[in-house]
Amino acid sequence: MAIMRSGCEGCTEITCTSSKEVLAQDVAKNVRTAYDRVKARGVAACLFGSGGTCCRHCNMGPCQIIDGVESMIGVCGATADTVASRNFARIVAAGTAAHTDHAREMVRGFIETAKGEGPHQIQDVGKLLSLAKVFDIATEGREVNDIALELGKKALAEFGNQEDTPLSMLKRAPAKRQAIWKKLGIEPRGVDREVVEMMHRTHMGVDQDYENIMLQASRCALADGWGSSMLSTELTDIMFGTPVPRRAIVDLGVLKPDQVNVTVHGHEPLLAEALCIAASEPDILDLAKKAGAKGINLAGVCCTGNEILMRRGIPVAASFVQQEMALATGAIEAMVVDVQCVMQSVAEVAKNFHTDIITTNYRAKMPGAVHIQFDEHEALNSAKRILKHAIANYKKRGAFFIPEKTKLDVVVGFSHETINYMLGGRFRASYRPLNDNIINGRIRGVAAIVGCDNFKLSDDAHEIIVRELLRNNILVLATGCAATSLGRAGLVRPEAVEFCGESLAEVCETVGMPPVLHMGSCVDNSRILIAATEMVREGGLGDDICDLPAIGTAPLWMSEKAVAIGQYFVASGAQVVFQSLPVSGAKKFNKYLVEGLMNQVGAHWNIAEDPMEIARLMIRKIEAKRDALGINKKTERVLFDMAMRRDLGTKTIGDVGCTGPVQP
Ligand code: SF4
Ligand code: MSK
Repeated sequence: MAIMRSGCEGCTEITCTSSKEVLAQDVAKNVRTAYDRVKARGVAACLFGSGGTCCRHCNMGPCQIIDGVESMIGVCGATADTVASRNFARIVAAGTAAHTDHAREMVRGFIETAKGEGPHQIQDVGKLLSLAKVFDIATEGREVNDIALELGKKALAEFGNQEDTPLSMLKRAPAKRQAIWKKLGIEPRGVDREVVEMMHRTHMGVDQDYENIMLQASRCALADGWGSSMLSTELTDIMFGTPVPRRAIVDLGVLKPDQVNVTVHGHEPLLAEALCIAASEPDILDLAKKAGAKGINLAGVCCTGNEILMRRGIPVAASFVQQEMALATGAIEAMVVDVQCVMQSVAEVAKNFHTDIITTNYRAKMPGAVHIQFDEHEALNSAKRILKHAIANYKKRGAFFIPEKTKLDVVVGFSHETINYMLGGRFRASYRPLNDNIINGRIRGVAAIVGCDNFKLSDDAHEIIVRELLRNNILVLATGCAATSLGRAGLVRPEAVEFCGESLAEVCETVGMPPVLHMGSCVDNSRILIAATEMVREGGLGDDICDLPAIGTAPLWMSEKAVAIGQYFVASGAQVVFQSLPVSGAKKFNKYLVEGLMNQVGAHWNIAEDPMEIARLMIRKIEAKRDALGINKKTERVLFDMAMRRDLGTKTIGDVGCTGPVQP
């Protein structure tokens, strides 16, 4: 039975067993969650806000615009399209800023590590060398840390570049895509500069042309996807290890009754990694035992959770919508938070229990929380201070309830490198088998399910979409809280082949991979850009990302970061489907997003209202790409001779729908 805690009938439904179980307990009776707040608000969303036509960019307003009504344009004359596009572009800028500030911290941490300071070491030398090549760094005969230091400094310079030179990582994209960016004049330069220019151009009285505003929105978003997010993912992998497949568990049942439960919530893995190291130090374990606990149980919430899940197999207790439910168990000694996606309500929920919310980043403080600044210069000591605080709370734990039966197995760790290796093997790592299986139709295409969960659709929306995709033989890539929610549904494990169409199941069983590949946190969506580029490079599926039978969705997006991600996918040539966007109040701009962008970047946004509609739209789009590639045509089976086999690695295959040259 679903728990309805909202006045918005049928849309904010808790179906998740563990959340329902926790909220039904006596221990949680005083806990108010976002579901209750949605209900208590009891008012429909403001039409101007949800339509994107409320402007408060200057003090002549606020102005609420009604499209097509002359008396209802802005005091300055701004139209609905101008206002909605400015608001949309600012969402992209805010999302990019969030990823960028996170990425900058990671690069600074990387530089410290390269200098030999702090508790971490360079783990993935192979990846370091390949990234050094992208940045034109000489590697021959040099010490690993010396190369890393130069890479860190060059990476840091990408944020503040003031020249008109494009970001270094852009050259990793397919050549045709790079040419499109160049022609449109949207190659991002310094990452920070693109955010600043976006804010400037959307200031009162600057850019009044929605198409021109959106060009900068694309440039800003690309600075995120191919700039800051990609840098963060790559340098984090080099420093903490590129993820490899591992089994782990997710859901509220990962909390332990007899251990000090510490949840790590937010986004930056520097803190979480230090906590992982500190939690196994003998002095900290001794302290926990003295307090009567059997040990320290670290568990993740949101994307910090995904980072340590991917690299260390540390369990994830909760996705975004479950952060209050995790506290409602009464079993958490401390929820350690850094930046992004931390609801202010957690401090209120924690008041019902012995739990402390510990903020750790000067950027993100909260009334009612304890602040212990995480100092990356002495990361281990900072982490120990935080854990000692949590241990001291253990004895204060009162009644609690852990839904112990609800912890689901997941297999995670599908970095681009892992996929490459799993498909092609150690000696010929490649995407060839994936492309071949798409070309021969066993896999119809690839869908990325990314982003948050929220309270606008029921919490099984991701599951509904993915089951339909799998049934239709579409391979799924997942990141962020969407991946956690799919893990809860039992879909992120090899056993999920039971939900697949016959041919996808056959491929997954042969390769030994789950049909839903967990690729990491929301920052790690850049891995999907690289995977898409590799599919293009491998050949046979067109010569740009926009040719691939692939599509993305963030059906339950919540954060501005999700819109930045959506925009960088679209500007990279990938179609995306969202459940809603705040642009419906501006007809021309809306049409431009869902159609017009196609003419410029070969992809556009799509809106579909319910999970099944989203899934069916994704399937239709994938089949349309297959038609365009000519791979839906029935072809005679061709037996390859040796010469044709030798050619495989260097050319596309004419008889299976080649649409262009392979990238160098
Ligand atoms: Fe109103 Fe124009 Fe000022 Fe916006 S910029 S608040 S539309 S006067
Ligand atoms: S944490 S941005 S709710 S994915 Fe990355 Fe989850 Fe979305 Fe935050």
